[in-house]
Amino acid sequence: PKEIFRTDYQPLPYKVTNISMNFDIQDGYTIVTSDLTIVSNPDASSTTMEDLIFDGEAEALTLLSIEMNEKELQSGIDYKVEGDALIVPHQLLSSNNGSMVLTTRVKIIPETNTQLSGLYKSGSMYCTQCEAMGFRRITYYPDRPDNMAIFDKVRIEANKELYPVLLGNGNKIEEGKVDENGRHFAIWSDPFPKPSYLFCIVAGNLGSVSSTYTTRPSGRTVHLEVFSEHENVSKLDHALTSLKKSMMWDEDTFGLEYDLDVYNIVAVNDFNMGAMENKGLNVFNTALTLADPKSATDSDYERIESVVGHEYFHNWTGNRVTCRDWFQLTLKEGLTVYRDQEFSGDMMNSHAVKRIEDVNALRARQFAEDAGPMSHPIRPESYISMDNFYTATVYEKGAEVIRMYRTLLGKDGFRKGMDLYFKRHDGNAVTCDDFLSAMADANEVDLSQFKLWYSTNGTPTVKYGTRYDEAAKKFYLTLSQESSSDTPLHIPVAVGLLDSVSGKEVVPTKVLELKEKEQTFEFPGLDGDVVPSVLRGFSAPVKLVGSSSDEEKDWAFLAANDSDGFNRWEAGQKLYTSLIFQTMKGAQSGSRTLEFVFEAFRRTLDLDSNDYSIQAYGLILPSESTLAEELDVVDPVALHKARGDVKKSIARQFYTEIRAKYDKLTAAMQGSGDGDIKLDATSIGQRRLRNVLLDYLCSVKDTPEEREVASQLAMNQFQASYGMTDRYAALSCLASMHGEASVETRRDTALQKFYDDAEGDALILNKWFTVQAVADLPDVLHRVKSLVEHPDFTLSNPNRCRSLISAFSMNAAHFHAEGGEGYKFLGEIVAQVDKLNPQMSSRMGGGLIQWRKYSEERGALMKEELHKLANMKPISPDLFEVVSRGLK
Ligand code: DPP
Ligand code: ZN
Repeated sequence: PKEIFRTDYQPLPYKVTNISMNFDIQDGYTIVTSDLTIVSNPDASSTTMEDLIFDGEAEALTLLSIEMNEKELQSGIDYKVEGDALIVPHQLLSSNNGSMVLTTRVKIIPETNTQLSGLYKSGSMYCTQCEAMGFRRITYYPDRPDNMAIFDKVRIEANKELYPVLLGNGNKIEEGKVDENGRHFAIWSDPFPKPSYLFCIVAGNLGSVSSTYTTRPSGRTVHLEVFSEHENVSKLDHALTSLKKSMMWDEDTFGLEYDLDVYNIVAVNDFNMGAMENKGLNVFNTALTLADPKSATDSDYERIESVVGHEYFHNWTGNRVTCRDWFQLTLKEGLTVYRDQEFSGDMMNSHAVKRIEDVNALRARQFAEDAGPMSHPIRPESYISMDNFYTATVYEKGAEVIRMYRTLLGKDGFRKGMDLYFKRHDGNAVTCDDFLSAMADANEVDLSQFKLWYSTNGTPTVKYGTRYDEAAKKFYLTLSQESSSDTPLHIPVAVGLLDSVSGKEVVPTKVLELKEKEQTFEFPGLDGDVVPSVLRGFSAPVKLVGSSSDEEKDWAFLAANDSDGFNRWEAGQKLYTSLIFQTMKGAQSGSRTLEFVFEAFRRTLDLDSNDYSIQAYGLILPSESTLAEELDVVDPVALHKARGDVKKSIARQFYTEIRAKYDKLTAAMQGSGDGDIKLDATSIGQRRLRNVLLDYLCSVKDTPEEREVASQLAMNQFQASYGMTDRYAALSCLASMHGEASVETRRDTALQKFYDDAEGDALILNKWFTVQAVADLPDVLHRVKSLVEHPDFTLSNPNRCRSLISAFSMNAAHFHAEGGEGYKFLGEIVAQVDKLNPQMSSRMGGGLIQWRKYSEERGALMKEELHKLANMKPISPDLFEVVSRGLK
């Protein structure tokens, strides 16, 4: 497979300015006709002598005919097909005064397209996925984002009874009957130039909910419609409401308005990603669309809202202004993730809660990626398969980089930069450098050093040291940095100072700009020593290291006093982390750390505010994956045990109080009645807190009596709950119970009931698989293996596959169990999936590449599986890239 490099970019010598297409959907195959208007590209440096090259995946396309200006071309004479390219000699264009219409007719087979890229069939509907390079599986085309063309007419023809709904990008301009054989057609036209990756059509027997939204800047009435298979129509309202909120938010926050008369969303059950922002016709994974309280958790609701926002926000950051080449992916993704994070924070009415969730995710996923063999800058330098670079780094770290602009330039400065960016680049395919220039020019600042964030991989470290000069009444904060960059990065470090006695804030948040290897900042006029609160709100994606002689004391102090919600939470996390690591090393109980942890936990537990989510997050111990990031070599079994032991000792210490609080919340929530599940922040927070408490209570299960109490408690909640949030939380506790027959009967009864009540609902079944895959039972691998044989399991549906296999590979203590059985299991599944869906297999294969993080024995066993995959023939380029990087 060929590696592509960022620095090799060349503009296209020729361009498609306009395209019209016809899709003749027949049972078993589809004929695609494309008319491409082609001109020489004035932007290209060396043009006229280069042949025209059209991308087309040989394996997916059968070329039936090709015409130029309606004259048939001869294979071998007028054109040739070589591998994945259709090549037309440049003379054809020059002999036509630099402009011509090329018509191709190809046959494709959506019915056997298991890669879910290009046109494929999901259940009874046809749909497309073209990002990044799926359009070349539909037709021959310069399939790269810098070819922005007008899709004049896209005609879709199919059987009317089977596929009554025919959708395309833009506006529907015509529809009607074709003949007496029951076929019909629709023609869609999109007035905005777009790259091929934003192309989409859908044909199916779909139900929908609809509404209208009137934009405020210019009063345009937009028809909004969300489609799904008929049986799911009752679960579409939340997505529709989220869409309206997104439209309103983008007008309020960035002055950005929607630009077409229609906005359609289609929910699809077989989908590689979360969702796709095709112009005017988003396609969504059902898991990120369908919601009712009985099947979706609160987190599902929140994710749906944020992803609907994300795809909507792409209309400006991605579609109107797109990427010049795929190396620039973070230009649209980092920016759009930043936008959806801010949107969600506003909708939840708590940016601290949102920040805690986002930083947790960043540390658990992106930090690990950046420390492993797939480490890359947010703007990668090379790829074999672009699909492998839809990563936490490009998305989440990319969003952190955007957030740093906002932190450095302020709210108004950032908005000025955004305005200039759209003013300069609307309708164009541009680069990350263009974005940076717009930010710099709009604010008349020099951001040349900031540029390094685009080319530096790995997580930088920021260290700080402090000194208080009593005589001068000055406090000195020394910051230093380390990263993989040769020269220092430009890092915004938000700092506040608290009086070391009273805990009162004496210096409010100030953004320090760390631009050198080491810098000392002075704070004058301080009457007494202070405790600094550094990197407030996680102002940069770095690891922060203090140098205080008594760090734990400072954390305890900050956990009690910091006015910054994020850092208060963070201080508590540091204390928990410290105790877990000490426990892992076999430290004695009754240590001072334990006292600090108990004190912080008690304070949080005792809080009597309405901010239940903050309270809940303050009580949760750092995840095993976040903890693993702090260790050079991880023993997942020991880590799991240490974290579990700490959880248990907290639970035992506060058992009575936790139980009292749990009961109090239960009583408060009972008023809401069956089915009447409220989704406001307070209700969500109450459920979140209560389920954290349940988890603590259920961790106490060392004796038969304790197991009886714990399983009974979880069972009671399971039986009393109507909504998925509480039901699933209770089931999670039950799923990890074993011992006495009565305990196991409760567990198995609940699992069976959950399965039966699902009545085949795909999303609920996914949860049923997941809850068993992540359970903490000694024979979990054996259980997962039997679930692979379950009639409801299939490797060809990505959601189902993730719900069992990927979930299990996240169950670290069991996946990494000694002997390597977990690795072997994953390796074998990855090999099978690679034959069906390379995007899926390469993602799943990522579970094996972090072998350097583990002991030599574990590492060797993981590598053994990687070698087996590397030697597999054939292997997809996607999986090859991940595996070979993993073995390097
Ligand atoms: N562009 C999509 C998204 O991030 C991913 N395919 O929303
Ligand atoms: Zn996106």
